[in-house]
Amino acid sequence: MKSKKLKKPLTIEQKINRRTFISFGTFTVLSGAAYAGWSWLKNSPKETPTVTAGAKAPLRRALNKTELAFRRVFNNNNLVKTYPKERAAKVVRYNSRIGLHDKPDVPNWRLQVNKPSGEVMSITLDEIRSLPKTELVFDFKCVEGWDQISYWGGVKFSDFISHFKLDDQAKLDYVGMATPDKKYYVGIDMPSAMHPQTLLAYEMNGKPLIPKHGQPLRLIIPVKYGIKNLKCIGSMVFSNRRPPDYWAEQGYDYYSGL
Ligand SMILES: Nc1nc2c(c(=O)[nH]1)N[C@H]1C(S)=C(S)[C@@H](COP(=O)(O)O)O[C@H]1N2
Ligand SMILES: [Mo]
Repeated sequence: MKSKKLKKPLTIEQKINRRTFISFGTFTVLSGAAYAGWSWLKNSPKETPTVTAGAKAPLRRALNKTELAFRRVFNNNNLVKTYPKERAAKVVRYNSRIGLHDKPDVPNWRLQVNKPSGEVMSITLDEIRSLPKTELVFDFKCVEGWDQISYWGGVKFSDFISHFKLDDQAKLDYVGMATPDKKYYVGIDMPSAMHPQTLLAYEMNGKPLIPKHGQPLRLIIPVKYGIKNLKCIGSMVFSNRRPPDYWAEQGYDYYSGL
């Protein structure tokens, strides 16, 4: 009979060495994986810089997929729910006033429309007020969690486009709008801008807008969250590239659809 070869028990010192070896090995492998993951992210392409201040594309993939899904089901004939005027708030909430001034220079205010050709149109408030007026009472929703039924009056964006013969511009993918001082700005996909309930509003509760609600002219776009409803429009651009957007640059969803 062969004698069994006995395994010599490990000394304490050998045991410690072995454990050290295993944990060091594990650490090396894990940190290698972490480094590989990090450098993959670091070397992955950035999104369009103006969209998210250069966030890495993979980090935004899920959000952008959601946007594409939303855009596919978007239909200009789907109207946002409206309410009778009596339901509208008398004391209207206001939220955040980036780019607003206590006393906007209304007499000298002009809407500057920048055409891709380089031509700049300068439109007065009277010209805008002379177009057919559309009124809208809807539930205004802010991403911060509040909503309120409010009552607005102004010109439909699509009426504005056809009156000022901007139809070719409206064939582009986006319209961008900014306050006169350019401190707050939004980018809107054209189908949402051309939605029949999107207004360039100059009235709230039947009276001219007051400064904190965007005097003299603001965007009311019920298919989007409040963040896109720019108060006090100073200028407008048309483009196939996403115009800069204040909150998208802070990481919010560029589309911000409802
Ligand atoms: N110029 C400008 N427009 C703006 C904002 C702003 O800070 N500055 N805030 C937006 C946000 S977050 C919301 S919810 C609505 C609020 O509109 P209201 O103050 O008329 O209720 O305006 C939007 N438009
Ligand atoms: Mo908001």
